[in-house]
Amino acid sequence: EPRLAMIEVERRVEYDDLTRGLLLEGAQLIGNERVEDVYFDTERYSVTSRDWWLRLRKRGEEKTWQLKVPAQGGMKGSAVDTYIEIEEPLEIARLISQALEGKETRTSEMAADDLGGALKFLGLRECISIETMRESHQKEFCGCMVRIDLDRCSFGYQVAELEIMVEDHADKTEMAKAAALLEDFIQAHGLQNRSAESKLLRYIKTRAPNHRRALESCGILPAS
Ligand code: V4E
Repeated sequence: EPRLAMIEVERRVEYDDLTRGLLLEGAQLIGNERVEDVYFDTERYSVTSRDWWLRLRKRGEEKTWQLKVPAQGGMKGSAVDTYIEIEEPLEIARLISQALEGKETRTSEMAADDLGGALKFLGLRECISIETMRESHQKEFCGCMVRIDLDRCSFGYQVAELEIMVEDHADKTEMAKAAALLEDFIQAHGLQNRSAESKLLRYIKTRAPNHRRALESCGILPAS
């Protein structure tokens, strides 16, 4: 039985002493971890330019490939992100080779045990590496579990991520409900003027000028 993909509905807010206190009131600690993300893209940034985000996530000895693609019927342009997270190497290889076109051959047999090799064959390389110390909490809000990740990155940026996971059904109302619930959560915690940006976009804006220009010229980042 194929398992349903999950959609992550996510919103980010500034992380400082004040917001930490507001967010953690009544929350339950899940744990602490160190996460290293290595993002992959082509020389011309073909993956991130389509709003796809491909990374190898390392936690301790564990390594997981993750591809995030915008969820169909998602809230593009709003403060809430809605992405499907894909972790099957074969599916990632299939989607990436399809997107980059013309190089379908061989990737499927290569990818089963060596997605890294298949990606190299497709012209992808390590692009950005970000290390994060993450403190995770959860908190029930209006009958729904909200995950609160407090992230401190190696390059000096810190951010709080609020996330609700929903199953990727044909019916998209669950996704819209989760997005509305996150907005209510933000209001109820007095954080409506405290939006913050993603770790990776902040990294690109401040440290990767070529990548920044590429994302500006396709509208993923606003023109500077
Ligand atoms: C989805 C996405 C990106 C990928 C990485 O996002 P980031 O916040 O750095 O990682 P994280 O911690 O959320 O991963 P998690 O552990 O929660 O799975 S980079 C940008 N986006 C989407 C996006 C976008 N296209 N535009 C804007 C304004 N914000 C976000």
